[in-house]
Amino acid sequence: MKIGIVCYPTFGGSGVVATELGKALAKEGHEVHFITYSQPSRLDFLNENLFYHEVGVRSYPLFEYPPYELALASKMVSVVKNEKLDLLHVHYAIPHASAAYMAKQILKTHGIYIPVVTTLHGTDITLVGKDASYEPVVTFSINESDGVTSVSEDLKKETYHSFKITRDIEVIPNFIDLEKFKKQKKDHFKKAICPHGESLIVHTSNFRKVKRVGDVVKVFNNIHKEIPSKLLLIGDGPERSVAETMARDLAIGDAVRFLGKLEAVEEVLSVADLFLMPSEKESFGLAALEAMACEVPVISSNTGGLPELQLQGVTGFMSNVGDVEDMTRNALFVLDKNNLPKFKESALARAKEFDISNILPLYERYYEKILEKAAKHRPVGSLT
Ligand code: GMT
Repeated sequence: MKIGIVCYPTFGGSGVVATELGKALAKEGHEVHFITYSQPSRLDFLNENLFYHEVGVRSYPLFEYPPYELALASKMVSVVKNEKLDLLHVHYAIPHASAAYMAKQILKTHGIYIPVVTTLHGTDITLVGKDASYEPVVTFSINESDGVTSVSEDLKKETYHSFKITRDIEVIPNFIDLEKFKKQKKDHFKKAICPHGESLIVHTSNFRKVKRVGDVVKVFNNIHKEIPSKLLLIGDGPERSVAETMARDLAIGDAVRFLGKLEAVEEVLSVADLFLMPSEKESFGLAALEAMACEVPVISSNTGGLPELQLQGVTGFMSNVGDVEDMTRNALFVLDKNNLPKFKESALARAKEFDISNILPLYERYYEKILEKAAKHRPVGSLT
């Protein structure tokens, strides 16, 4: 198949999923064309089936807001036409699904029918998409997609609840490449960070309000009162300075380190004992899956799709959003040296169920289904 992938090329979960999916499809022999405004951060290997098309937005003094969506739609038109793509797969509804709709209509006038698959990742539905300023466009472009997937049952339910959706939504969960994301021998690193055998707790996120980074600091503060421990926070975003101030005010600054954005998160996860994810909302929780793949149990909230990933009392524990006390109790239980090895083993076992080798075929089968359906609807005389 010749597939065009549109995504946010940043560190965010949807960009990671889209990029890893494209890389895996290319390895399987499909031709994959990324269409984004900059090189996706994990598009880091050479493969003869991988292509990258940059969307350039020309500025003009009249534009207070550069029209990215139009530039994206135009680029999709040219890539579909010139590279003879079979299908467009857009990740994150806003503005990718609506730009794809526009590209599809333009291509129709050229006698080309291009099916569009939209994958919903979470905040495009749960936070931004619902807002009145976007809702009509999100509803329309989901309904006009030839196929729609969501990363969890919970997100699917929420999409039906929040929008008037007339299409089927296929659930295809996030995945992990266990060949890449696995525990590595990094004992020297652990010794440097935890010289006295302290427990190492890790959080990674984009530090947005929805991640409740304040709860991470509070839970850690409680743990730190009970056992020798260190906290590493990876990533960056608007709430980082709030968390830094909190750590200083609680006088735990020496035990807490902010590492900023890191490429090789798996190297840090390799030496971690526990991962904290107290999010307000989490449609799947890819960062928790990455931790589990490195044999790190997870203390999380029980929101969104997290109960579809975590096994309560097995891979870690889930608590109500904001229940810092319960999270602390559970964290101390998991970190107990009599319990930790079993939790680590179970976290890895669960992560294996989400290995890319299990999930990639779901996408391939879904594409085939959409292409078959599109072939029936393709107008007589169309070019593809
Ligand atoms: O978590 C974020 O803020 C980033 C966001 C994104 O769109 O990149 O992540 C969402 O998509 C990920 C990949 O499907 C999911 O694993 C995350 O749970 C989801 N985040 C939220 O729902 C808050």
